[in-house]
Amino acid sequence: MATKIILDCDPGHDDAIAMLLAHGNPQIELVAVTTVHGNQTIEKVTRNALAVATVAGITGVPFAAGAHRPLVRAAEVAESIHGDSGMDGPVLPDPAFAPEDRHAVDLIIDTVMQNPPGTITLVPTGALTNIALAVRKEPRIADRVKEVVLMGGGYHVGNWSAAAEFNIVIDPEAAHIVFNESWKLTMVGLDLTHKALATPDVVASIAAIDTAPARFVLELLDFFTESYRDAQGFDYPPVHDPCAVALVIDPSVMTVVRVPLDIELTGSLTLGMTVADFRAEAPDTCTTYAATDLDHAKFWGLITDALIRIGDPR
Ligand SMILES: [Ca+2]
Repeated sequence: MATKIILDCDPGHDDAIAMLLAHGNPQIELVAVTTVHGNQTIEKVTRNALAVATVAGITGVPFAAGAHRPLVRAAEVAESIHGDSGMDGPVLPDPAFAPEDRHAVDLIIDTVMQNPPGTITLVPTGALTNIALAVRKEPRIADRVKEVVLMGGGYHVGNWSAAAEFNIVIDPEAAHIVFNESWKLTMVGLDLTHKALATPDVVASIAAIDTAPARFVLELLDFFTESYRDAQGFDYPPVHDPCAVALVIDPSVMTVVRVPLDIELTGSLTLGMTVADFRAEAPDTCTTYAATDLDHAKFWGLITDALIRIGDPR
């Protein structure tokens, strides 16, 4: 049976690929897409999410816009990586449908509460503002979700500061709420996603598919390659967000270890750091996990397989 996921995202080049992977893989049922401020403003990332759905032929899935800024801090966007639109590169189609009137937080709560316990997996690939608000508004979702598998953080490196990753550091208070909840939470962070590089062989395998969605991904990767080279010094871009979806599809695509994790809220150099305690074996009470190592070929195989299944929907 397919795993039902809510994708909470801020498209975002890599969020777009995460959505395509979730849509194209038969082991995932995408039951809702919610958007959150982050890579760009909530208006831009919501429009981008709808454009991706239009390219991929996603229909019948509710989309809803969420928080327009972090819980406490001023909003910050990642224009140096994602451009002015938040998804620069391809020409974005006009969305084929509109988001719901419902707020993303309510769509998350309603979806979790209306499905049987233990059946909905939350996959956040942006700031954790919506997820934090949802669990504060309806605390019963903490026991009711199957698990949280998020892209964000990292135990050995940051990308928005020396110690912190973008999704976490732009709303560290929200991350603190989400990481300290009682649910099972897996951090697919930079330790893992910096291994998910779109290398030339990967780009060639996507080019060979030769469909409109595959060409859309190539245009996303073209822009992403340049911005990651210019802004972060990478030869090939790390394609973060689909890694979280890949773990839900196939746990054998990466190594995951159980380790206590918490969010730094007061450090002058380390604000937003996801602090991992590797000193000893994790206690039985520990509900947090961190991804450590990736099977690169298997991961990209999932993405090309999803694109082949999606075909040319328009
Ligand atoms: Ca993202």
